[in-house]
Amino acid sequence: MFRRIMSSVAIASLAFATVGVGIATAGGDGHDMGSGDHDMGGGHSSGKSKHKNVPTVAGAREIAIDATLPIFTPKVITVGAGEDVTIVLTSGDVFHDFMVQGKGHVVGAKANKTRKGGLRIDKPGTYKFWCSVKDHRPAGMKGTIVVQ
Ligand SMILES: [Cu+2]
Repeated sequence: MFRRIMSSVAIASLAFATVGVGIATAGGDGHDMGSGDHDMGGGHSSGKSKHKNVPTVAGAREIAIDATLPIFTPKVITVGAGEDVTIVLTSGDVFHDFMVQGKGHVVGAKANKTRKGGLRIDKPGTYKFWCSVKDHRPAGMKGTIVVQ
């Protein structure tokens, strides 16, 4: 049943499919789709190659984030509602990605690399971000985006 729902969403819009995945992996924050759990993930190994970094917008404010186990630095970032920003993710050790609640994959960076991904959230509120690599999120690789 869950797959059927997702496939119809995917047909409707690739963008909505991305949102759906983001919500599904967010888990534990009250969304009913969260119960889909890892069924949607398609395996952790495929996640790296399948996800492309979101294109950036020229002139967008850059927000540098360091990803080094077991944390992101900083853990809280603040953006304006509807503001285009560029997440500049630098890995200090192994591959990490930057997943955003309601958005899904934004950017991933291999060991000791810096990569950029575009992010814009239109609705004010607080949103979770995390790394989807196995065990990284429970280890502490998570944070909050304040949209105001
Ligand atoms: Cu990670």
